[in-house]
Amino acid sequence: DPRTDVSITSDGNLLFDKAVKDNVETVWHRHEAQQPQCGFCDMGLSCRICIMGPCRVDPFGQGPQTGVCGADADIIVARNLCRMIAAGAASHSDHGRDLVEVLEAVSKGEAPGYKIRSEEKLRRVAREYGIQTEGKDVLTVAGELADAMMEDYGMRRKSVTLVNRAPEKRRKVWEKAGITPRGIDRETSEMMHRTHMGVDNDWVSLLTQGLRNALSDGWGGSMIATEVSDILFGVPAPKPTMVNAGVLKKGQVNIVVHGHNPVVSEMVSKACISEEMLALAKAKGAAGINLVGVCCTGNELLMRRGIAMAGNHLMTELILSTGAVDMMIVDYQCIMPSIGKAAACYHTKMISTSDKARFPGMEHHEFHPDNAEEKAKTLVKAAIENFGNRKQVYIPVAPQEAVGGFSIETILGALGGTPAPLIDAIKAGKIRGAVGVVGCNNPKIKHDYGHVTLIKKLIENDILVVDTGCVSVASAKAGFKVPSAIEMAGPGLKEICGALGIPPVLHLGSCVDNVRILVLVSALADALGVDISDLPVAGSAPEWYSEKAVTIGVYCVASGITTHLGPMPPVTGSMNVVKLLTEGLNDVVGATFGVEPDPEKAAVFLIRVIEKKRKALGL
Ligand code: BF8
Ligand code: SF4
Repeated sequence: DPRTDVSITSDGNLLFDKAVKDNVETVWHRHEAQQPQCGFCDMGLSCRICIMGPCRVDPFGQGPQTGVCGADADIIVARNLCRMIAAGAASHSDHGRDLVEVLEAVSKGEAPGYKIRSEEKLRRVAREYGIQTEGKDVLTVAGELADAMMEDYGMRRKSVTLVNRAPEKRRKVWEKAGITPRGIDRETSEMMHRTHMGVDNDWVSLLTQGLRNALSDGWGGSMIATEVSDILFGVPAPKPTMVNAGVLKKGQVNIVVHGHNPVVSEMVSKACISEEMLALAKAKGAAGINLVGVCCTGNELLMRRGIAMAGNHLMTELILSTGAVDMMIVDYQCIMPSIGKAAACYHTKMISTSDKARFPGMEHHEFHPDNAEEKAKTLVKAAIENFGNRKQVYIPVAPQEAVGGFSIETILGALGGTPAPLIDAIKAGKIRGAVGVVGCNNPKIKHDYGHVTLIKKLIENDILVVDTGCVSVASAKAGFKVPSAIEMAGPGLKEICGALGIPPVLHLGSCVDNVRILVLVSALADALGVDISDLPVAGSAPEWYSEKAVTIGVYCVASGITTHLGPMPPVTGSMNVVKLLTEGLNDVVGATFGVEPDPEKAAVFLIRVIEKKRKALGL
């Protein structure tokens, strides 16, 4: 066995032991089998962009210093990083596009089961797109907004629409640097073009396009994904929920949704509460139907419906070894291709749903806007049928309470409609600043150790934490997301959160919902008449693994938010690239990256960033 203490969580460790006992191979086993991982790739010095290669540059200066085409370490490292940014931007933005297609189908009456849940938000966002909304019925507005958003994906002459949400000072910074994103697909496509052999061979110019590409995600594709999800499924508001593997129920049909896009999970959640299904479950001897989530589609449901969360990225294989999952339904992103095989050791039915994401060991049931409602019912029925096939069930922990659902609308609502009370608390020094802690798990780090250690330190030091993605599950499991968690906070943060009745760590949603952070910092900057880069705020991804996380990090920095990364990105093969990311970007966008694997030290880094910003603001 690779390790016996893979996690800081007890459900993680106990279920890992169970998986080992059941001969289930896990991500930790496969990570171990890959050791030692390739040093060239780790430093970003290998290239397989063309077939004159693959090539490697020798970091010690003895072997080749260029690839066959003549690309040196700077070019190779920059190209590799830029292709990661493009892949991340493509993933989020394509997810956004799927939602826009549902919005369009709703407007045409071709998506039974879906509807406009927030007309207020629909009209508000439509106006941002310059759409005349008065006197028009809701479906007409929906159709026009879907059309306008589709335009954002293409070749706009000037910029994607929602960059107008950024403070004016920030937009000027982007214009000066030439990184205002023009079209969502355009920037990703251009990034792929520039990194083809023999196109852009200036590492600075490549990385500049990398910034623009990432901004096309943050202020484009991801922002559209979040806004349209709110329009179709409702604007989140705080709701109590439960987290960890203990949310699975012994006597009930357990259905787990995994992936990212709420278009599938929302329909499943609707089917689970229908009278017809409940009656069927009872007829089969189950006390009810228990829908829970993992990863970001779980976050989407948790935010809007308070649906319980079984675990984050590294828990997705382990919860199958409870033997209690009757069906897992996946859409796309971060779904390990191993889980079909893991499920085969149990009775669990595995279902894939997206035309663009297939997995070994899964049954494919394709969801489209016109059939989603029916498909969801068919699947829930099949899960109920499967309940009787369970063998042994092992649910080793009791669930932990948490509160999620903090959209910017609710946060500002709780503050009386303006960010002024928050700004006053920051000015008075009761809250020193805020950090967005985001991103994944990575088997290179003990599961959840980075997240929990860092967040604990931050709140102790009166720093408000907002989190998304897999971090938000880790912090909820650690008990940071109940109002009584203010006892773990410093005195100032405790006072403010106590008065508002909120926890010191606010769950803002899934990874596309990182754009909620952009909207919040824009509101704060506007209220103070400063740029985002002047605010005492920072970002952190203590256990990141994915290309999407790279893109998020880059759009945060390009938006003026200094960002910490736990694992080192594959850039150390070029000191020029490292210096640009950790120092040089400050002159361009007023923020940089910092890399620190130790979360205790990372907390010190982030506290210093915040204190420096405070000082510059005269606070
Ligand atoms: O989009 S945090 S492991 S699940 S990439 Fe994936 Fe990372 Fe989790 Fe969600 Ni985000
Ligand atoms: Fe090698 Fe250049 Fe081809 Fe990359 S693009 S594989 S460095 S020849």
